[in-house]
Amino acid sequence: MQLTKITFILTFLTIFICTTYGQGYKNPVIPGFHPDPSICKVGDDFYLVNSSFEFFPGVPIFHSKDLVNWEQIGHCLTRPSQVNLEKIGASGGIYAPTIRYNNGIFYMITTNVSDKGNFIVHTKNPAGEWSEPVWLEQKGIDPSLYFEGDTCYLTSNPDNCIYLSEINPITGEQLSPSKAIWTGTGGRYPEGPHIYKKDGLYYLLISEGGTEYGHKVTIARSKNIDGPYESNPANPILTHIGKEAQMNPIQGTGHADLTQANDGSWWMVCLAFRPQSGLHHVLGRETFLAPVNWEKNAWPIVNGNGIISLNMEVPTLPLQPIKKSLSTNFEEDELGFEWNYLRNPNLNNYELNSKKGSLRLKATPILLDDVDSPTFLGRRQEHIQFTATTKMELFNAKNGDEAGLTVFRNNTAHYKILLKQDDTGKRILALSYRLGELSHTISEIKIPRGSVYLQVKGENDYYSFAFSTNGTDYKFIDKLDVRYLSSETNGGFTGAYIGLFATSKNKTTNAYADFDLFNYLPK
Ligand code: 6LW
Repeated sequence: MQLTKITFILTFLTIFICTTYGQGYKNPVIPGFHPDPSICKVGDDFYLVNSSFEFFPGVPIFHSKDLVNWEQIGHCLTRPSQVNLEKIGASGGIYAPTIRYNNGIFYMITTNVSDKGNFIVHTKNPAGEWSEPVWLEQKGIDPSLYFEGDTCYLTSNPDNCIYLSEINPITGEQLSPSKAIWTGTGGRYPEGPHIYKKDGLYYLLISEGGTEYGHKVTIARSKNIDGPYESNPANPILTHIGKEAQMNPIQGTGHADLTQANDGSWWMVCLAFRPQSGLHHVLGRETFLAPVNWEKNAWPIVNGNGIISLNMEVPTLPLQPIKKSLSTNFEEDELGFEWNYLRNPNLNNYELNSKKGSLRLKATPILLDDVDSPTFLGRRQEHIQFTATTKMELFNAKNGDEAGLTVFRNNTAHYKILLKQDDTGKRILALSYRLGELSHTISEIKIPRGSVYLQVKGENDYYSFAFSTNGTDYKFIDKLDVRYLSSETNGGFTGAYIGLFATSKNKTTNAYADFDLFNYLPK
């Protein structure tokens, strides 16, 4: 009897704790190329944005109730009038954004490094359309906003220093001179500034060390918003550069933002990367979550020791898992938010036929190698181990026209498995690459006309490419190293995409490809 009572109480307590405070979560909370996270809370809803560089639409926006499960609800920059990406270089375009909410309005501030610099868009509905941009005078990257009553402050980092000014966030007008407020603790690239007010003090959170292995988050505080700022003696509050995190599968932690949940708990979102195949990171910088202990009048402490892990064994907000489909048969009326174009797309070259369940991509003379807008639709590689498969057929093709599946880092680093046509009208399936100045076709196989399944499998060291004519029996073609698509090899700030494309080496072409499915399965 006694035992039954104890078992009952224990079971009740476990259910109560697990539903009230979810137990543990896995990092990254938003996997794949989702760098420079910024977060804000409205009621019990959290919103998060990421940088997007040369990809369109710009600045993906996510929603969550628990900080762990995130659902993409749209993009902040959906119109070319907001985001000019015409012929911009790889990793140009949209750098780190900040999202803030004040008096019923959401603001997203960011930099188009390939256009006029810092700008703000706003909206009442973050899942809807955002305003046209207003451009700002203050230079530097990683602009952020801090609201106090009706006053709005801007921070950014011209000249390797954090500057502050007062602005009108609706018109963009600068209302006070820019003032230098902190240079950080001596690490290179002081950036990603955000101001918060707690217990009567202004806290200035920044990143230093550059977005590499030496990345770190530091913090300073002041009685006055414009300083002088006193550095936390325990800085950095987050970094994986020390020997304690030497073997950690997460590296390069930095570029953070803080939020407080309704239960009083503090949380940090930050970027980091997961090296694979030695010291290469291929997926880009991803979004991670860490609990923060921030006592009254004290400095914030991130996850106890400034180190985070893949399996976070900490209490969370009550978890509200989200069902996500990573695959499509193109039967929905619109493509999911995970799909991106390169630079400003010509939408006439894309036709979604939801009744037929097919996506038509029309070839143009713009190649994946060009600093331009080839016919390309891709989604981020979010998992080190995955299988992506598409079923496709090529129509109206001449020699020089091609379409298929690409693992795409940028215009000078991509792998392609594709269909093309030779001079005699024979159908060829090919595997080729572009790596820096090297372009090479590894394999050309004559196959019968008709639909073909193209497949790429990602593993720690290699991508393996295969094809099938019946969707069941796959013929392995070859494997290619992941590390040649990494940030260490290519530089830049983006990550790998799995894309569908149609291109032509001819001056004019009527070729097009119909894609009937796209399956993306993590292992
Ligand atoms: C971003 C800067 C950074 O603007 O990388 O990791 C730059 N931090 O803050 C590009 O994402």
